[in-house]
Amino acid sequence: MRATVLRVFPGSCQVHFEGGEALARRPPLEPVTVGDQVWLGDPATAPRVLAIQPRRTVLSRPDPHDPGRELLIAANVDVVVVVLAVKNPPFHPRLLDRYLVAAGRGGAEAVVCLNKLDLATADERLALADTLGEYAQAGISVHPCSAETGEGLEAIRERITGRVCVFAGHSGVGKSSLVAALLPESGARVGAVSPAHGKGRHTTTGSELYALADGTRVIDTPGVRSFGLWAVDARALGWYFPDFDAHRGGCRFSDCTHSHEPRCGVREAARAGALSAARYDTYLRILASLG
Ligand SMILES: Nc1nc2c(ncn2[C@@H]2O[C@H](COP(=O)(O)OP(=O)(O)OP(=O)(O)O)[C@@H](O)[C@H]2O)c(=O)[nH]1
Ligand SMILES: [Mg+2]
Ligand SMILES: [Zn+2]
Repeated sequence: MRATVLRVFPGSCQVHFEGGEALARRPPLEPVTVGDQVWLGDPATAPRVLAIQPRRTVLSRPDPHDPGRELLIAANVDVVVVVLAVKNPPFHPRLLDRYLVAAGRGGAEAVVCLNKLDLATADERLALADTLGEYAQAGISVHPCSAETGEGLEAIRERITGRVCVFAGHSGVGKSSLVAALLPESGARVGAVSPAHGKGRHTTTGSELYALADGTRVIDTPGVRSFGLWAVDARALGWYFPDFDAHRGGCRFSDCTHSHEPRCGVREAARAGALSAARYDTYLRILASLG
């Protein structure tokens, strides 16, 4: 019987199948992740995962405790919803760029939510508009929003309805709050502000898939402190920067890495302001980190 993995525990996972849910044993060595489609043996008596179907897409990163190992965050998602906050914690464009590469690498579309807009002053909103304009120019839609006031949520809802989505990003940016505000019927759990620090607590401890009646499936994930890239080849990195496409024609070499090569259309564009200098800088930093 076919089933979808809703949550993963040591040695087992919660699965959903036609007609119910069960806690199923999972294979000891093969990683299982939320969103996986699996074959389930005997759901009535001793449910166990017999096989994991090939993954359509993945969101993954290197295991921070064992960087040579891939850590699967979610599988078979259509959309990676990258959540960042205007402040608390501060907006981090480089982290956003890494998530965009990871989403592209894993085969999913990216939708960006810039949450906690209610905390921004009028001046800060103006400054943000510039940054967001750069992303818009790169063909990446960034949705300013607030889980608190509901501002901007309708546009995001339109992008995710009927699709399989994973909400990812730093701890405390408001992933769970957004899931709960966007999809109240999901029953997603949101933590409260810790009174001792006045800061958001690290509340989500494991990824969880919520299935809605209209076919929308949302995976809420625990926040990360850092986000590394898994298995991105230096020669392919530029592919995940769609804003470079228009400028590649000016590169002398077809396998240009847009770093040291003599005639490079991408570097020229960044210098001339036709391409976001910040995006180009992130690209160079990621490239250097790939070694
Ligand atoms: N002012 C404001 N606060 C928000 C907003 N969204 C979330 N918060 C608060 O930010 C804190 C963190 O929210 P969560 O939804 O738990 O954040 P998270 O990204 O799920 O965090 P982790 O589960 O730790 O990864 C909570 O105190 C929320 O009340 C918002 O739009 N505006
Ligand atoms: Mg959370
Ligand atoms: Zn180049």
